[in-house]
Amino acid sequence: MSTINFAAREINCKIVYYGPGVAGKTTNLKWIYKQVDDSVKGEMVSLATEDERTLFFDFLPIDLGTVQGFKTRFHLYTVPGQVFYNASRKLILRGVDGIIFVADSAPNRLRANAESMRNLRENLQEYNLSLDEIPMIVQFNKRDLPDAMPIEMLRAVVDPKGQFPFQEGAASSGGGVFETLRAVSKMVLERLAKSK
Ligand SMILES: Nc1nc2c(ncn2[C@@H]2O[C@H](COP(=O)(O)OP(=O)(O)OP(=O)(O)O)[C@@H](O)[C@H]2O)c(=O)[nH]1
Ligand SMILES: [Mg+2]
Repeated sequence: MSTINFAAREINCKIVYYGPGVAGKTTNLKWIYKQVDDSVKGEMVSLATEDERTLFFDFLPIDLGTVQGFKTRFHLYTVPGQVFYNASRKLILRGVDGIIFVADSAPNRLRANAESMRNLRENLQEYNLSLDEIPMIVQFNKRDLPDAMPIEMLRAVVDPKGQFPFQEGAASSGGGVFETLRAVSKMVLERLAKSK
């Protein structure tokens, strides 16, 4: 849940990168960490296995400027995508303000994308939350793959109702990374402004 500290004039929001294993969630965070200035980022924490798969989460705090005199601090998290780490995924979703669903454009990950979306809905349900209320954007990542699935096909699988805004990405070379983050943070701040 976002917190507003009036004394410190600070807004804190939690953004979670969700999606199947190897879709590129950690890669998004690493790119952000690499690109943003030291003055706006904190330490990046990554808990990973030897083969670089996320074991628990990645965490990166960044400041996204000032809105109406309030400093906006975003806490970026990634979940571990591997199916058997669901307890961690559920925990990381606690208090989420906005979600970036990173889908993998590789043909052999089509089903994993769909399963991860279903898993996200289920886990949110445990907190009595749904995707009707939590701002979410879908990032179709790995658009650089020569055999990337057509967007329409991916969208039909992960978002058949065409409910969510989406962004194409190639996170390993930075494609779409900041566009996606900007879009979701805007949605989160707009929702916050409405709820006041
Ligand atoms: N070709 C291509 N490869 C990518 C892209 N983004 C990430 N990768 C590669 O995909 C692999 C997995 O990326 P990660 O960011 O670790 O994936 P993840 O979603 O964090 O995976 P888990 O931690 O297991 O959930 C790495 O080898 C990345 O370099 C992309 O846009 N294009
Ligand atoms: Mg990861």
